[in-house]
Amino acid sequence: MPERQDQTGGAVKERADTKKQEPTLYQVVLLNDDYTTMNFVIEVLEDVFQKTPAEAYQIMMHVHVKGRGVAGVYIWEVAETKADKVASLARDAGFPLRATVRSEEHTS
Ligand code: TYC
Repeated sequence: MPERQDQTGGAVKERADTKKQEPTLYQVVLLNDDYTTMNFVIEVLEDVFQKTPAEAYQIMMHVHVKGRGVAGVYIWEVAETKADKVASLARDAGFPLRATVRSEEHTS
């Protein structure tokens, strides 16, 4: 039986390339404001970003002091969904808390 051929005449490899492509990752960045309560931000970090209470406190304090901070890093669809979740939870609670999504490549 002849070996399968590709168009260049070489044998067709069963697995052309085993090198994995890394997906582009996106940061969900929480922004500080003067009105959202610290407890609400901690709850959001625990519920939406699956942080432990200690991690959530640290991230919240970082955002409070520095003005912004990374809540988590995900593929695009997940990052957008989590940022939307933050917006709707904040809106429902009457807080101005905001989260933005940015590509990790644009990190300064
Ligand atoms: N600065 C807010 C306060 O003093 C707390 C806060 C932290 C708000 C992080 C938003 O993303 C935020 N109540």
